[in-house]
Amino acid sequence: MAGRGRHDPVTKSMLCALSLALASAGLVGCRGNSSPKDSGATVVRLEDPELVFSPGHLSIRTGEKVTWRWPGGTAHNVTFQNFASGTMTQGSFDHVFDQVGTYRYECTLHTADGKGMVGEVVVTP
Ligand SMILES: [Cu+2]
Repeated sequence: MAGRGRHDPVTKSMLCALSLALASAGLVGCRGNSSPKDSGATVVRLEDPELVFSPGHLSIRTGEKVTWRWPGGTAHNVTFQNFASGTMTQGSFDHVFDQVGTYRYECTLHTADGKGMVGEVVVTP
């Protein structure tokens, strides 16, 4: 492992191209799968009867808005450490994330009963 290929410009550029390709493929895949856009906003559905947030994991940029939508009928809430929707049976709740970070949230009704209705929003710069 004494510098194998370290001074070989072909190997170095190939590795660079490969890592760039992997990085962009990963980013595209993540955003495509986890950030469904609905007229400009990222939407999370509160699914019944599954009792899950869909998608449960989101990755967004600073300043983007997330909208949670209740399908209607079942009471849920969206509760973060510093803000919450309150319990509702229909309608929607919006929040704009201005700060980079990882924000976990839950529906307190369906974590108290062991259903594990939790979600996460990751905000990147
Ligand atoms: Cu719930």
